[in-house]
Amino acid sequence: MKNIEIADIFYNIATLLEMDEVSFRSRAYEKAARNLESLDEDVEEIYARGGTKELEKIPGIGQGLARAIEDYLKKGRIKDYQDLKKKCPVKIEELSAIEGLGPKMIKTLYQKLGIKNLKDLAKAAQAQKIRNLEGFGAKTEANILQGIDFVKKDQGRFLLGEILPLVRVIVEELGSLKEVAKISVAGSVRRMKETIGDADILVISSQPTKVMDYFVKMKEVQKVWSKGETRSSVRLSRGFDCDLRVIKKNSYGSALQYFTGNKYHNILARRLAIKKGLKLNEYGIFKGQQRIAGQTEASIYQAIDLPYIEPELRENRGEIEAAQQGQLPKVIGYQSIKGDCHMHSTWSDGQDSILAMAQQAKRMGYQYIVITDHTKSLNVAHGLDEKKLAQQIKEIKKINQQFSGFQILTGCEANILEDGSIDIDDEMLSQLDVVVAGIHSKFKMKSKEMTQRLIKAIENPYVKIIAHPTGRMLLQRPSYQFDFEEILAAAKKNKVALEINSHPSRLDLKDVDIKRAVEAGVKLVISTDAHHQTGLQHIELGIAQARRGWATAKDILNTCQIDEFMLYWK
Ligand code: DGT
Ligand code: CA
Ligand code: CA
Repeated sequence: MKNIEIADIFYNIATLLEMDEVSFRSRAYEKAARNLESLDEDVEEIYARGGTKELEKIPGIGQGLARAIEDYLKKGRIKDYQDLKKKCPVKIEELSAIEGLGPKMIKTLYQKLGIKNLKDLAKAAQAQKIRNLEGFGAKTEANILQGIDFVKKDQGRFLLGEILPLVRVIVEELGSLKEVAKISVAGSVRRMKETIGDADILVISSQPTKVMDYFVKMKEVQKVWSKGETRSSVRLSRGFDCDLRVIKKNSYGSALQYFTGNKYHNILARRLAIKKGLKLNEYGIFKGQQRIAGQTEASIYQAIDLPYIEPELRENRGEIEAAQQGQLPKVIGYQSIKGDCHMHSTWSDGQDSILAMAQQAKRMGYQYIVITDHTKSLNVAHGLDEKKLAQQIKEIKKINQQFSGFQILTGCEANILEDGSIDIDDEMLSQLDVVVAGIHSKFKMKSKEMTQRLIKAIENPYVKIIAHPTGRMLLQRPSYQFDFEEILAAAKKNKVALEINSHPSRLDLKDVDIKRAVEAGVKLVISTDAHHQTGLQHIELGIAQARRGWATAKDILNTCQIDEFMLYWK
């Protein structure tokens, strides 16, 4: 799929345009990029069907952008982009990944100091050259250095939510070959870790050469690192790598167990084998020379006296001990969610109407959703004030009449202000079914103040859910500072649920925090924070994190039917 490649270029064009303050064109490119990213169909197929006329049917794509896409599909480049890059030849993706570094700042850094990439930026900041630029200062310089550290830590890693669709395309296509008897992803993708280094795919085949020939020529492959009978390694789009291994049928289970990892989980499993006088490796489990198991993963675990352990739990966080004691949690299933409690509509910064979001949710088999548009202090997102919220309640009442067996609940995603108060008055909050509150400003408070701020919000009698509780943005910025234990205690006492936000860049709470919340008896919800219909599909990512955090269905409020769900707060 070229969709992502083109979206990436459009994002870069948007940033480059913003440097020159052509803001309406910049926004058009950004919107188009977002739409391309969330498009299910391949742009190449759309173009093949009816040229630029057909491309123009994609929301947000006009004549000019359709021609840009055509340009890319035909020549592998976009003229506007080339021209813009000539004017400002910087590595946009690298620099704009730094939290707080906007397009105008990037332009100044290039013009005044010749900074083109992350390396240049780090050098200039360390040499204290940035603080003297107009509009920067020592504090900004320190923030830049911090941002570089954070980004570097995760360099070469990718968001699970971004690469999962790509990996699935590959798995599906390879899996349909007649030479492939069986196929599975392994590694961190199978464990559903929130960021991924590379994808590991295993197949059973009696004709490895044919499979490898096909694999390295797939259209998603940009570069071939190595090609062999049992292992090939390639680069896919965005600098993301993928390994393919061909495995013999009788050792498929042991290979899958080995290559799923993680490494530390495997070390413990191997120790258990040794204790029993066995040898465990990727080829099987052996007693002397004799293979006693290997074809299935379950047989491997069984041979070392363990029940099957779900891949999401294999992180060396006590799962082996729990398994030995028969204490493994029955983690929440991927089909258990009955309603999504956090989404936006065109009333604030969403791209789809309330009705469209509801219809999509109903198609997904949900019984309810909560519409939680932004509120007034978030100007950038066209936040709603009390009057608009009252109108929205009326509108939702009307829309609900069209549905049976499905209900839209009213709500909002209110802002937790600096002092912990909510930016909507209590009178209005009391009329909403589900008030979600989150922090969207002033992330850099001291831990003690931030803890107080969150506790005050939790103590508001109308707040039912805290959105993205730690504020982290994967690969972009760390969470804000606060005392998580105190928040857990306050949440429990006030019957406030903590959100597991399923957005690919958030996945907040993260797995280890989910585990702590579960242990503390704090209820959770899994929501998507969707800004368009396709965003609702991200629920899978949130569920995966809940599984990684040992959560069962009863820890997650929105696995309940609507009545029971609402009853929790009564
Ligand atoms: P990633 O790619 O960084 O997101 O993480 P993984 O877990 O996919 O790691 P990767 O791709 O290096 O290796 C895949 C699996 O193969 C890993 O989870 C466990 C296994 N593995 C790789 N190297 C070793 C090793 O040196 N020792 C052991 N025991 N297992 C290994
Ligand atoms: Ca991997
Ligand atoms: Ca690998």
